Amino acid sequence: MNRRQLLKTVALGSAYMAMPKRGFSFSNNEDKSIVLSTWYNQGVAANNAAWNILGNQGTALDAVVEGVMVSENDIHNCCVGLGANPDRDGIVTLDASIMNHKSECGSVAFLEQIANPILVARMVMEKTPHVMLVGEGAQKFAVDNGLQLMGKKLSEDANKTYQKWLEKSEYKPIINIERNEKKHGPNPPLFLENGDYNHDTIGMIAMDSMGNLSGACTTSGMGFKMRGRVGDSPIIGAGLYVDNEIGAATSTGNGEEVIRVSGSFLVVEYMRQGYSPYAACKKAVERVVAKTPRKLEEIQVGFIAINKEGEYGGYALNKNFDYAVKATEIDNLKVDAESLITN
Ligand code: SD4
Repeated sequence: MNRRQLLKTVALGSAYMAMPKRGFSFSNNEDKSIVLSTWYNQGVAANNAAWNILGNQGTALDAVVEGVMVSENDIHNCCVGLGANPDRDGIVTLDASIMNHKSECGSVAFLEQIANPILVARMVMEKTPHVMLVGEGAQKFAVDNGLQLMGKKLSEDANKTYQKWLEKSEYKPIINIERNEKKHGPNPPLFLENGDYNHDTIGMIAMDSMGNLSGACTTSGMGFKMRGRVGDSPIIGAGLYVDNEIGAATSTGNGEEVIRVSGSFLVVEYMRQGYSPYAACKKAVERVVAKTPRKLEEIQVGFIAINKEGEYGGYALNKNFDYAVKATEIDNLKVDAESLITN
């Protein structure tokens, strides 16, 4: 941190100094570019791809698309793209959304056999008068626009996990199981050998050197969900929201809980009221807690956010949510988000 940045940080108050990794302000007057991704283990590679664009004065929109496609193309990712866990009928269905600095947005849901749903979401935004396409219609639109149908075959990892899941066929996602260090070691793979599964959507938000914001979110949703289930990720305002005057936010976790409170929109609205990204995420998690009918220890919700000043932050309901931050002077910082429940 250089002197100017330090002064800005001090000026923002001691709360930031006490929690430097959880929402401090860095100000780089020459270049405000920054990118954040949910879940550190996949976020680093995704951020690096986004940075190839941001670092060369590209747009935040191009950056988030390139970034999240790294996860979509990773055949070993349990929870994003066609290599991911299927629904309970053994079919992978994908959700994605995108939003830019002009409040233009697009999304797809319940999309099958298309490798990069984020490209389809972007085309919905740029080529149609609509915001959201689902199922067969979304797939036809993708094919009509040159994308290939990839078939229904599950990846080796997903097939193994699915066969294991079929033994009991119970829909019981256990929060953050991938990050149970005691059980799986310090760097758990996304697919777990023993058939455990959970969730790991990538939500990415970025600001470019022009100071413009964009975001993208892409997922296979909750593993072994009911056929036809759609989560928060493709719902503008739930899984993703961008207001170029204020900031951007995205979410991960049990989508039903995020939809219930219009989570990402809520985070941006709290920032509009003057809350820091960290405090806005925390308040949105508190809203989830106030409204959910479910047991808090059975669900997870994590938000990340950036504002127009280049401040960032995140917060989760339960522990073990982390995210990756990359900026000119921050090389993929792993931030272990604070959580409301700490045990
Ligand atoms: C969903 N929010 O479909 C997604 C799942 C997720 O990390 O975030 N996984 O509900």
